[in-house]
Amino acid sequence: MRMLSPRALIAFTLALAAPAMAQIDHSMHAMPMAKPATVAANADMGDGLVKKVDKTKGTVTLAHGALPNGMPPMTMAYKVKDTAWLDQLKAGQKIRFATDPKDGGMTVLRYESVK
Ligand SMILES: [Cu+2]
Repeated sequence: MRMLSPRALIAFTLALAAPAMAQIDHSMHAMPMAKPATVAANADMGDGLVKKVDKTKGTVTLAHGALPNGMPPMTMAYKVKDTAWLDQLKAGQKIRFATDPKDGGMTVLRYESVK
């Protein structure tokens, strides 16, 4: 049997070690990544006060503060991603909400009630 050249030996060793290293790398990153992901999930949300729900038009009118997407405070009608939300939202309710960048932030993508 031919002896492996030093180069072939190194390549062989790296090939064996690579999957193990990838696994270690993955587990090391799993924990620190969990936190930024949670922060990012709420970083795009702004404050809103429900002024009116219009089920015919499928909109909710919100008086909102300055939004992360650059929209200044104003009162405006939003479309909603899920029209079932129109049954849950009530005038006077305070929410935190995120809008859809795809239509220029005119649709509520998700929201949560603020107590
Ligand atoms: Cu607005």
